[in-house]
Amino acid sequence: MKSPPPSLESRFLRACARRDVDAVPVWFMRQAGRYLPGYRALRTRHSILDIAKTPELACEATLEPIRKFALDAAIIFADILLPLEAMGLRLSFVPAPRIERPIRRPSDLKRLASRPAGESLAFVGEAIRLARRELDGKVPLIGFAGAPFTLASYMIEGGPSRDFLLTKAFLRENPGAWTNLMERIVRVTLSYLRMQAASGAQAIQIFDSWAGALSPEDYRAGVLPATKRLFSGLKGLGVPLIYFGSGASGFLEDFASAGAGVIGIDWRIDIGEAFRRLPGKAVQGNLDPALLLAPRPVLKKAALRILRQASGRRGFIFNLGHGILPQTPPDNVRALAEWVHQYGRQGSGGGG
Ligand code: 1CP
Repeated sequence: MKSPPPSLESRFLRACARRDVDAVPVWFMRQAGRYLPGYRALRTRHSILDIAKTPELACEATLEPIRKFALDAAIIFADILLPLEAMGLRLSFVPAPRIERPIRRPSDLKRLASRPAGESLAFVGEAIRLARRELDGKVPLIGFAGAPFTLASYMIEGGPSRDFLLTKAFLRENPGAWTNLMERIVRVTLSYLRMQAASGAQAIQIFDSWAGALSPEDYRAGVLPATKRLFSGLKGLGVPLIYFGSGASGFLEDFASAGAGVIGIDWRIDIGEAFRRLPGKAVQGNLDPALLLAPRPVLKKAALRILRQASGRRGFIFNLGHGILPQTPPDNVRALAEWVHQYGRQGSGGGG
């Protein structure tokens, strides 16, 4: 794809590339979700899997927040767990995700399919094409996938987990099979994301939502090698790569060494400190999503604090530290996006 002239390029993509912007770009993880009335109405008629697998519905869910709020990027409606189906596992949402017959011992790996996921997940590509057409260049569209560790944790635990005991035991007791599992996830994810980029995704975010469950040593030994291979395989796509992790600030430098140009952080670290520890990277984050439920002055103060710490830095993208909570009042989302643009004007100098 030819790149547009700089004047037409979005502030989100410019910030990903650490270029000057006229105002701080903002989008929110899980911006298409249950806090929105249109999405909730859609969910009374369709399951989450139906929405994800019906390109017109996925496109509609993607666009609702863009129509309502001054956001600088859209994210395609899908779920990080969809590729598990392509790998041969049965997935349902009840409403929490549940994986039938999870991977519990090395011999279970034999049950995994090794066909490329790009084809069986073609509906995501179609949703991306539709959403690109509807967005008509207004804001860029982000594609995404789960990171190898976070996906492996669902494959092994069979659903959400607090302690990840089975995943940690698998990693420590079966290092060979663990590496094999990570490599299979990388292969499937690469084919899935190549398909998303070919369909029109203009940036890619990798969600390592549960990486923070690991010690720095387990992350470095068991997760970083495969994650590096994932990012090096994505480099050639020529789109910005964002790596989001929750609870990863204890090993932030290792996390950033995986290879993404943009690092997504949660609220457990000051954004000023994240910038200092991540020279050369763009940084995305990091308001505690719970603050969107707070009284307006409290929300505003917290947002301004982040903007102040990041001011003068190239490559800042305002986001939450994790996904929007379902109880969030939409009017607070509107106000927050407007404050970021109003108070987050950056001079063209931009240090860092
Ligand atoms: O009934 C519903 O509508 C359930 C809520 C929901 C939504 C809106 C689920 C179930 N998935 C989705 C869509 C989704 N999931 C999107 C697109 C929407 C958007 O961002 O605007 C994205 C990016 C995801 C990514 C996702 N799914 C992550 C990574 C992001 C994160 O928040 O950490 C994870 C961990 C999942 C798994 C998942 N899917 C759904 C739920 C409730 C969960 C979390 C379960 C758990 O606690 O482990």
